[in-house]
Amino acid sequence: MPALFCRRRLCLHHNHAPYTIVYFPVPGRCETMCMLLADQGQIWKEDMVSMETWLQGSLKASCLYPQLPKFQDGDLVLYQSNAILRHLGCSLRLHGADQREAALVEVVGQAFIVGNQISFAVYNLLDLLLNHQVLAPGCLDSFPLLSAYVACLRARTKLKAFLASPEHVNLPINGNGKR
Ligand SMILES: N[C@@H](CCC(=O)N[C@@H](CS)C(=O)NCC(=O)O)C(=O)O
Repeated sequence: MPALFCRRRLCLHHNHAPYTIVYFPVPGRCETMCMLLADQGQIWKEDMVSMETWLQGSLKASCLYPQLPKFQDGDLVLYQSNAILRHLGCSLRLHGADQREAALVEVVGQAFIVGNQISFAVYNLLDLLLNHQVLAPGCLDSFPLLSAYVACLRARTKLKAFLASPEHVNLPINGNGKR
């Protein structure tokens, strides 16, 4: 059974994945979009860029702004992690049930579920809270609602599998080496 996600360019059977993420070998600014994609049962490919390759300069020079992530959806190439997240939110219908909810999702941006369905903003807040739990273990202990929020989302089948996958577990949050 093919994996739902792929962290390495070595996963040849994902050559036809509709999405490609080009980024460094850390979750960093791609974690939210990866959680969203995994939770929504999407397949994607990741091209991980080593610091050595990046410092050669040609990829950096080719980027719209000289930074990663770079995201490809077919022939659409996007930069800026929040723009990528919104694109996925719109194309996968995670942007609220109607115009009113869509506006509220934009307002909360990084807060709770709006209405009865999950939105892209949910993954943003989850990423923030998960990173806090790594950097300051126990920081949510006095906040039962937030703790329950994290636990509830982490228990979603596809998201749980993604978060537990070795490719994910072994990545440090970012250059600080923590995970
Ligand atoms: N606003 C951008 C920021 C992107 C960014 O800060 N990228 C960093 C890695 S997280 C980067 O490419 N650093 C390498 C460099 O600036 O040379 C986004 O959210 O996508």
